[in-house]
Amino acid sequence: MAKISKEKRKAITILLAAVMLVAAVVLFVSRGQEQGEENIQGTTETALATPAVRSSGQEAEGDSAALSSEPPKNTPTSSAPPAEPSVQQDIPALAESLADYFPIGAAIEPAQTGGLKAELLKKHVNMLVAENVMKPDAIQPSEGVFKWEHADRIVSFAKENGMTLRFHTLVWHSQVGAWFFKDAEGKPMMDETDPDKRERNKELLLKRLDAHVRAIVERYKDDIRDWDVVNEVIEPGDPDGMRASEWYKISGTDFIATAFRAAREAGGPNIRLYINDYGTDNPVKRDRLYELVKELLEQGVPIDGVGHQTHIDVYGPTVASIIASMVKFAELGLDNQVTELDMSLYRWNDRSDYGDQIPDNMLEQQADRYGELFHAFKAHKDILSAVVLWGISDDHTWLNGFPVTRTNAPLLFDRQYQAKSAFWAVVDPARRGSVQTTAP
Ligand code: 9MR
Repeated sequence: MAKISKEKRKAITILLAAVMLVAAVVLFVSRGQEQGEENIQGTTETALATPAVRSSGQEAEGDSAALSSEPPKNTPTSSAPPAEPSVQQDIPALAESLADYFPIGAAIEPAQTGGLKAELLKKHVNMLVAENVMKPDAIQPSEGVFKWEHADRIVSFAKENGMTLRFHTLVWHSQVGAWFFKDAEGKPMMDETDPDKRERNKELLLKRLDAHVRAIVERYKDDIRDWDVVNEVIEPGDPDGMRASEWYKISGTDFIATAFRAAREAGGPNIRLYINDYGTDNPVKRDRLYELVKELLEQGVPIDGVGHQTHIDVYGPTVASIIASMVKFAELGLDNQVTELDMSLYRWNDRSDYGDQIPDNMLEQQADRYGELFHAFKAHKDILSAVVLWGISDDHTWLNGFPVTRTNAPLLFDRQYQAKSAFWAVVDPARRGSVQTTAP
C-alpha cells in the first residue's frame, strides 16, 4: 500500500512538472507573438521605462528612450526594455491620404537617408526639406568654399524616392558664416562709422549674397522647385518691425530684394520663391510681413509666396488665426506653404518636463488639434500648396532641446516610429483609439 502510494506520488509529481513546463512554454510563445504584433501595429500599452536623459537637442537616430504612445498616468516605470523602433507597413500612408489636397513633407538630416528612419519617410511623405544642411553656414562656411556633399545626399535621396524638395534657406540671420559681415580688411562691417566705407561695405555684402544665391540656385534649380529665400526677417519688437540683424543693419531691406532677384535670375520662372517666418498668425507680425511683401512686390521683387513655419503648441494659436493669415496673403496674389509644422506639448514659456510620463490626455488633445488643423488645411487647399512637418517622429525634434532639454512629442509618430493618435486624427479619425487593440 505504502509502496503503491509512493509510486503514485512520484507519478503525480512528474505529471505536474510536465504540465507546468508545457504551460510555461505556451505562455512564453504567446507573449512573444503579442510583442511581435505590437511592433507591427504600434499597440504597446506598457509605459516604457528609460527616462529621457539627454545632453543636447540632437538625439542619435533611433533613440528609443522614454515613451509608448499611451503611457498610463502616474504609474511606476516598468523594467522592460523599450521596444525597438519599427515601421508599420499595415497602416495608410500619410501622403496617399492627403493626395487630393497637397504634398506632405518632413525635415530631414543626411543620416536619415538610411535605415529605418528612411523607411518611415519613404512610406509617409512625398516632400523633403533639409533641417540644417542647406543653411548658409553649411553650404558656404567661408567665402568661396562650397560644401555640397550633405545637401547633395538629401537631393539624391528625394529623387531616388520620387519626392519633391523645399530649399531652406538661402538667407538667415542665424547659421550664417561671420565672414559675410566682415569688410575687406576683416573688420566687422557693423563697427564702421565712415559713411562712404559703410556704403562700400553694403555693396560688398550684397555682392557676396548675390554670389551665394546664384551658386546654390544654379546647382539645384532643376531638382528643387520651392525655395525659402529669406527666413525670419520680421521682428515686431525691433525698430520698424524689421529684425535688427546684421543683414538689415548694413543693408536695410536691400538684402531681401537682392536675394529674391538673384534667385529668380538664376532659377528662371519655374522655381517658386518664398519669404518664410514663424508666428505669422500673430496679427501684428502678420501685418508687418504683409506690408513688407506688398512694398517689395510693388518694386517688382519676385516673391511667389509666404512660408508659415507653424511651430505651434497644443494650447495655441487658434486654427482660425493660422488660416486668416493665409487668406490675407492669398489676397495679395501669393501662394502659402506650411513649412515647419510641429506641435509642442508645452506652452511656449513653460519650462517643465513630463519626462517619461506624458499624460494620455495631452496626446489626445494634441490629436484633436492636429485633426482640426488638417481639416482646415484641406478646406483651404486652393491657397495652400504644401504642408511640411519639422521632423517625422518624436525621437528627433529640435523641441527636445529647446527652450530646455526635455521630453517633447510634437510630431505624428512616436519614438518607436509608431503612429500616434495625432496621425490617426489626420488620416482616419474613425481609427483613433481603436488602433491600440484592433488587428488590421
Ligand atoms: O531644427 C533646427 C535645429 O536642428 C537647429 O539646431 C536650429 C538652429 O537654429 O534650427 C532648427 O531649425 C529652425 C529652422 O531652420 C528655422 N525655423 C525654426 C527652426 C527651429 O528652431
